[in-house]
Amino acid sequence: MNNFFEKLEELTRANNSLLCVGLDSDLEHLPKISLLKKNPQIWFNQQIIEATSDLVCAYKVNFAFYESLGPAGCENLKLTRKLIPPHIPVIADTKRNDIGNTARHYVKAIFEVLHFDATTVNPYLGYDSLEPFFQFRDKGIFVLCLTSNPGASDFQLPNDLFLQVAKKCRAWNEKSGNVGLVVGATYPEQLQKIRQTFPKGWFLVPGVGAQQGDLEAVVRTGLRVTDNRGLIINVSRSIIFASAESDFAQQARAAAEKLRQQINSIRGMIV
Ligand code: OMP
Repeated sequence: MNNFFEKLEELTRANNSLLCVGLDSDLEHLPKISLLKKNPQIWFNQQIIEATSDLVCAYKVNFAFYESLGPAGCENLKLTRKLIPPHIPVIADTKRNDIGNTARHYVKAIFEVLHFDATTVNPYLGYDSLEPFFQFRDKGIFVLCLTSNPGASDFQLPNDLFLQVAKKCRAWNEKSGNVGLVVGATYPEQLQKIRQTFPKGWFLVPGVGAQQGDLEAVVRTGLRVTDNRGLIINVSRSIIFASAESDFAQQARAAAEKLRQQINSIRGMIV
C-alpha cells in the first residue's frame, strides 16, 4: 500500500493510535550513550523506532535536525527513512515552498529521492506554488494553517487568516484528495473553528508536551466527528528525550504509551 492516507487510516486502527512520534534527534541532546556509537543519530533513531513502532500512527522527521549536520545529516535523513518499517507513514517536516519550478525540485527531493510519504508546506505563496506538491496524489500534503508558536499572532490570527487557509485547503482537498492542515495544539479554541471549516480533513497537531499544548482540549475540539479520528498528534522532545540515561528507549516507550492512552481515553469519553 503506497497511499499515505490509506496507510495512516490502517495504522490508526491497527495500533489504536493517533500519536505521531517526532524524530527531532538533536545531536546536542542525545543521551550520552549514543555518542559512543559510530553514527549516534541513527543509532538513537533505531532505538526509539524499535521501542515505539507499535504505539504510533506515524513518525515525523524534522529536516532541520539533520540538515544542520551537513552532508552526514542529509545521509541520515535517507537512513532514518529506511529504518522505519514500510507500513508506517513518515512525514517529512520541511515547511517548504517556492515558485512553481523551484517547488517541483523540493517535491522531487522529498518524495522521489528521499521517499517520504508526506510533507509540511507553507501556503504563503499560494496555489501555483502548492500545486506541484498536490500533484503527488499518493502523498500527504500538510499546509501550515495555524502554527503553535507565539508568533502565530503576527500574521495568522489577525483577521482570522488561518480560517481563510483552512477554507482554501478544504476546496483544494476536494480536487486532489491529499491535503491536510498543520494546527498547533496551543490554540484549541481556533482548532474548533478550523474543524468546523474543514470537517473531513486530517490535521497534524504539534505542541503537546514541551510546548504545553492542552491535550484534552485538542482532542475534544479537533476530532473528526464522523469517525473520532482525523488528528495526528505529534510529540517530539517529551517522548524521545524522556530520559538522558541508558534507559532512554524504555522511557520513550513509557511516555508514548501514556500519551496514546490519554488520547484514547479522551476519545472514549466523546464516543
Ligand atoms: P516538540 O515541541 O518537541 O514536541 O516538537 C514539535 C515539533 O513540531 C517540531 O518538529 C516543530 O518544528 C514542529 N511544529 C511545531 O512545533 N509547531 C508548528 O506549528 C508546526 C510544526 C510542524 O510543522 O510540525
